[in-house]
Amino acid sequence: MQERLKELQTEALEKIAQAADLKELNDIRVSYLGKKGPITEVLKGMGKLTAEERPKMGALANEVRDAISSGIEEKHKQLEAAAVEAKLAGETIDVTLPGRPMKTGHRHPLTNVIEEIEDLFIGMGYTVEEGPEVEKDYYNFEALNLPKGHPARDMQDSFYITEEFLLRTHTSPVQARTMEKHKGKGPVKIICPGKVYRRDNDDATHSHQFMQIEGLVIDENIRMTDLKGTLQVFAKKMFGEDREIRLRPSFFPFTEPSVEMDISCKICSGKGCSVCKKTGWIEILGAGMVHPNVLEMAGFDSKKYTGFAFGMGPERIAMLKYGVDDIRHFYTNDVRFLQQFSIHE
Ligand code: 2U9
Repeated sequence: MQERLKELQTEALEKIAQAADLKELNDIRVSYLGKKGPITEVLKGMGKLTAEERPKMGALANEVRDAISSGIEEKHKQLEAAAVEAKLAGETIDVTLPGRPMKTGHRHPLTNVIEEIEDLFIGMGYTVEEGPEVEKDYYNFEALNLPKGHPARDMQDSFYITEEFLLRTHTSPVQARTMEKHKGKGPVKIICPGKVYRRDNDDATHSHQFMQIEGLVIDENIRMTDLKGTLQVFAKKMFGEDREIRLRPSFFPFTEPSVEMDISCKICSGKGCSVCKKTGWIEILGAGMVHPNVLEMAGFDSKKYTGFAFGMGPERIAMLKYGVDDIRHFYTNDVRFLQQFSIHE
């Protein structure tokens, strides 16, 4: 019995030494140390031994078990370390390989133009104001000197939601609301960007939804020359210091007098080309001195306060700046178009 136990120990330790992986090692553990293993089998024959031999044999059996157990434990550690080594060797990273470029989104070209305009006016002390796109007829028309039945309401065919509410046709109601909040006290110096809606059939120069950015300044002693100087700074910063501006008389119900501003054509330097329709000038925006009716309706004393306002379409600015020939490109979201305006900040 003693020899058989020793034999088992030698045999088991040899197998342990040869075990190639953790699974094989576990099989050895189960087959030698398990309840149905050979050591248990040998110990079942202990009944035939004398009382003197029995404890010795028990002690030997325990020694054999311990030897096999520690052999397994030792081998287990070795195999585990080898597995980690192999995994690390298989996972080595070549840090010198070039990285894969990450595809990132970027701002929409109109957002870039609007932010450029906003920054320019913020630099001149303006704050940015926003308002609702679903607007009251009152703020969209009445407060801007466009009473019910006014012919200019037809010019801006509107998307009415109810009799009282419509999708705003311009951002001017934001100015009307801001003036109201000032409760007749100046100064007001704001810029209002946002989406507007008109019942138009979409084509290369019209879109039923487009953007506007409008400005309003109200204070004591605001004059037409303040408007002209402001617009001149804007035009030169936006389109180049070499650009000239000119103001032509126009009409808007909310301003009196009203003007339209042109900038000199960069392509032909004023000589006349297809972009400026042979005139040498390109129309950029509308503007004027705030109509006294508009001031009074918003609670300002038109004897004490005067103001100027201007409005422009960021799409038109972007089309001129980047040579885009169709307003619909801004809204159809073809990435081949949009990708050209990626600005890496
Ligand atoms: C208040 C008082 C006056 C805003 C103005 C314009 C002239 C103008 C259009 C140009 C092309 C918008 O993008 S466009 O369709 N705008 O010509 N807008 S003066 O005047 C205001 C606004 C609010 C309370």
